Amino acid sequence: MVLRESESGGASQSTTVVVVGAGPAGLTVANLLRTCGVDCVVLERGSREYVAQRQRAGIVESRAVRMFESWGLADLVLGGAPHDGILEFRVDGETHLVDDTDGSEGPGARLCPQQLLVANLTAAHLAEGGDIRYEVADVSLHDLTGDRPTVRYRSADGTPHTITCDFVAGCDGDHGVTRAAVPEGVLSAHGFDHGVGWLTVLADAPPPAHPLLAVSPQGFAAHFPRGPRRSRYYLQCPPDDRPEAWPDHRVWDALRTRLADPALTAGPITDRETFRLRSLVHDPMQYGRLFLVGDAAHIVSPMGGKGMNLALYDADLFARAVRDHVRDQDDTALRSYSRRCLRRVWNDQEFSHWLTRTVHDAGDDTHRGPFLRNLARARLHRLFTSPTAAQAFAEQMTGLDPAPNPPAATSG
Ligand code: RFL
Repeated sequence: MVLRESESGGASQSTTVVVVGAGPAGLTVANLLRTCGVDCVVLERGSREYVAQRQRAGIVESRAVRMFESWGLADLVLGGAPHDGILEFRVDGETHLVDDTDGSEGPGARLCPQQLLVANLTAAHLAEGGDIRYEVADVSLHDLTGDRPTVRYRSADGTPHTITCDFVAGCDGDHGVTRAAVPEGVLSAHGFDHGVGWLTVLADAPPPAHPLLAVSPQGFAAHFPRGPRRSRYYLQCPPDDRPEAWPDHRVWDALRTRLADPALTAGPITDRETFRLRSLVHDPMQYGRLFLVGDAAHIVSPMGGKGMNLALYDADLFARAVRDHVRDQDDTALRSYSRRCLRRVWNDQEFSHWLTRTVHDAGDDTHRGPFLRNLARARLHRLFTSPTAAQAFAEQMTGLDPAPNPPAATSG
């Protein structure tokens, strides 16, 4: 890292990669780059406390666990218990256990909540002298198609800074600034709105024996573990419902009905939000020396648990491409980054779309109609009875499906 005074009086620096955003994507990029000796600066709009408390995903899929293993980082950054590989579908109160491991050798998925992964990635990076700058403002990108882009921002005390770099990793989520720096017309946005809302609540209440998806005539519901004494619940609701429409007693009544579990133990609700189920892909995921990683490039409806796992996939490909550039002056992987990421993105979008439609249509015939409900129930029946269908489902859940995976990383 080179440091000097800029003409504007602020500090001017130089690094190899500026990473914008310290969520799962940005922190994974930073840790992988550090592992192979490439320097980077991470710029984060929120405080360290803000980033640490954002609770979303709960499972790091098998493919991502093996990715961290291949970099020698799994023990350091993954926490939580191993996922036992069983998923429960409860259809009108009837239990169907589906094995979501694909029988392959190697470690399986981990019940590692997103905030635990983020906390571990942050601690690991800072312990190795990594540079994460929190509470930055006014991040702007310049000269992205030149040889040395610059990133400007203000630090928490208002001081302007300029960083010159080789690459910018846009890891600032769907509402960040990096994608907005791409000129109009360069990226195509392909989106889909399921016309369905979800209420999600986080509660200090016992987790289920297995991650649970429930189909019922009253609508979809789900119950997922988020630690030894914590659970996340989902309830299908009208697309524009507000969290205020769901006081505690209504949440627990609806869960007990839809999960067909009148004895479900309630607990204090610590977080409650509603959102629309939507999916979005921006293509390509690159502009000049800006590479979009994770939610900055794509949003996946949470059904199937793919959003964070895709962010980890992108981060792996990007870090290895930069390593090849720095170590071997080989830009092959940089050139194919967008194409390779998008292949997996569409693969996971398809799985997520299939599962979203199946669990909603199977229970709800109020606006989709009995024809689609019966189709969805036929798909579920096939999943519960056909070993071949179950194996295909498991391959998608683990992320080890035949969609091309990159070869294992070799660090250093
Ligand atoms: P993030 O997590 O949004 O992090 C982006 C970071 O960038 C910062 N930032 C900026 N920094 C500097 N300057 C700016 N101008 C900035 N603008 C933003 C933000 O403060 C933030 O720290 O994106 P990232 O890293 O790509 O990670 C993506 C995942 O967070 C996301 O895909 C998952 O949470 C999606 N998701 C799930 N994924 C799964 O794999 N499994 C799940 O079970 C799962 N459940 C979920 C989810 C998402 C949910 N939401 C968002 C609806 C459940 C829910 C409720």
